Amino acid sequence: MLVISFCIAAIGQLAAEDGSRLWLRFQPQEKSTLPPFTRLRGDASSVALKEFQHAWQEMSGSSLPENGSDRTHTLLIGTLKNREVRKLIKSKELQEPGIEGYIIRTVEQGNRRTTVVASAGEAGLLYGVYHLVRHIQTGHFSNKVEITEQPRYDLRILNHWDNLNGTVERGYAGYSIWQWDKLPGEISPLYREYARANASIGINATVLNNVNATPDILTKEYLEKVKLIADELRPFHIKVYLSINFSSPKELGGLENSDPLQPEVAQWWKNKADEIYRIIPDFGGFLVKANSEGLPGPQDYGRTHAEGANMLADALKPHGGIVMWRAFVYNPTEEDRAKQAYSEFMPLDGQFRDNVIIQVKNGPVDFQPREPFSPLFGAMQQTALMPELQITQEYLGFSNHLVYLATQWKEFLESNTHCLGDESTVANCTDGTLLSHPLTAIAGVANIGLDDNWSGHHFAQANWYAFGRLAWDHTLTAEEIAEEWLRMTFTNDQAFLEPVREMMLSSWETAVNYMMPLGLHHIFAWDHHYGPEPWCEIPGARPDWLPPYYHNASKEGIGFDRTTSGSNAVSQYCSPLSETYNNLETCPEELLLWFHHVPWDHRMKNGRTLWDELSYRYDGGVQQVRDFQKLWDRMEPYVDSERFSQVQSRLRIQSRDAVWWKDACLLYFQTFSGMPIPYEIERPVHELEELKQIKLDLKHHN
Ligand code: GCW
Repeated sequence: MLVISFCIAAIGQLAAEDGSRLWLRFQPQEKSTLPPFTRLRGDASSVALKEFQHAWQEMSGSSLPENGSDRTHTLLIGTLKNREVRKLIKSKELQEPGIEGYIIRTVEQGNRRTTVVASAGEAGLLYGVYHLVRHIQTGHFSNKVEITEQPRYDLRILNHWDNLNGTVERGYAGYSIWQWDKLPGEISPLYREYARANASIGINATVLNNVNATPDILTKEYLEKVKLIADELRPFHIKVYLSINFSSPKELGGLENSDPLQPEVAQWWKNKADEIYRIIPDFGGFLVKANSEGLPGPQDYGRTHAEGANMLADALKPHGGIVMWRAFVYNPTEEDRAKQAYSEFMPLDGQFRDNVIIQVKNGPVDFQPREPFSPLFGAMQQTALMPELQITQEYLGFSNHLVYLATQWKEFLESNTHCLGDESTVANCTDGTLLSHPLTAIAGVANIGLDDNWSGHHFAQANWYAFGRLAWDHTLTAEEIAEEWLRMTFTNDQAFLEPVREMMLSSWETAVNYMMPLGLHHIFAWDHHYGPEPWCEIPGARPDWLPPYYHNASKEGIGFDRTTSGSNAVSQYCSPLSETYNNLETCPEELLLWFHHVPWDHRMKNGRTLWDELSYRYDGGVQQVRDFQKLWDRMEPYVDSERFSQVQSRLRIQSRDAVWWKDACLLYFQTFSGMPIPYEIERPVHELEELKQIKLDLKHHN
């Protein structure tokens, strides 16, 4: 294979690809790498079986005979209902991994072999088939398989920040794939493709519309459209949820207000829930952003988040629906923004209904390049909590920068909260291991749009993929996931895999370095969050939307003092972490300026001054992107020309942007430090004043 693909590439014949097939390319395989299946058994009408046949057809060039007479190696795909399955795997054993889990096993009977893909439920069967197909595609299939899998989180859900007018908030891959204006007349074939892609990585739910929700989504007209999308996703076991606007009873229902304690308001929601379930019987529930960034909520009526959430939960309860209530709340008050979610939600712990789950962003501020984990994780124990990750790269170079996020998510999920002993990582505190709640869940803000390759940057597909894989099993390593994805999305060739995997693995830290190293955060340009604007001051604007609020640069030093003598955000963490963060000597340097205001001449662990280290980090980030460019150029023989040149050109943008970040931040912070940029480092190539003039044409970047 290696030789063949190289020769073909060398004469430039790798067929152009637009990336639309994602990781489901099912590349034709050599006979020797295909499992020697001789026939297929199972329920021919099951989606799992059809999906297998589809993949097999593509990989082998012909379909696998169903019920064929050659029994040398049977592939049997079935649930507990199937008699042949029950003969080979005991019902009890199969029930163990649950209806989403599965067993894949090779059973030998004389000189006959059977590979069984089995589950207690149809969903598990589908996931099992995708697992098998993934093994074949990545060259990992063996003739003797023994696999049992079940998901770590019950609900693995995408959040689309898609507006009903087709735009996507913080979306960088074109317009929304939900084509509301064409529904109900036209049902895009993309809906099925979307469902297949998600199911293939274990995602089982989706919120179709933006958390900044308009009441319109709950009109009959839209609900009928939602139903049609739900119908397309259902065969792939993906449930539909909606974001709602808390003021809907007033805005849509004409009620006087939307006070959750008013009986007529609660009744309005009950009626609405009944209506929704009449139209979509397996509807999942609501996602709610309330009293956050100007949106309405229960506090408008002097009620708490719990009172608001519970009222909605009661309306959904008879139908089995849930409420995902977001903890992303902050106001322009005196209190450090990083503390506000904890301050508001901790006192409510234990007050929420059991069909409410609180959705908490990974960090306490807002999806910054690097944040410590939100202190609510581990601390809020009487209420179910679900992490919210951002797949779309709002704060990481949109779809222009190659940034593989599994590394970031792993750092977060494996952070030890210390709230429940030594093993109390964020993952263990949310996946049911340490705290028992009726439902466990994890959400990712989607990076999907109408672009041919779905995600804007070809490598941004890896983040969608990684979210699904980690939601299924957060113990997988970022490396394993990158490798799987690369094999299926590009090639199994080692000469490509190793360097490109290493590039992916270092790409997040690289971006942190050229954007916001050492715990710096939110020094983005106003509103669009693409480039640097550490100097940004807008008269009359909310201070907590402006960079100086976060970096606090002065002649004395830089950083946000969140120690006990500052905002005291450290106290929201469990001991001994609160002490570790509080102490300048023990605070991890990666988070130094998140928790401390530090003098420019502070000695870092490597002996450099803070200023020098900052300079080296920024420059290091730039050099790393240059290395990515060099590496990628060498990969030309292994990639089709279309995807090769698209990635190459985005790396050029990333390289220019990295220099922009470095020059802007170093030249600006130098006006405070008054220290020279270490002489070994490449000099800035821009003037600070010139950089201050840059105003982005957002349309170009969206
Ligand atoms: O990160 C911020 C974004 C907003 C977003 C908000 C949120 C959907 O800048 O665009 O609104 O977070 O998560 O609600």
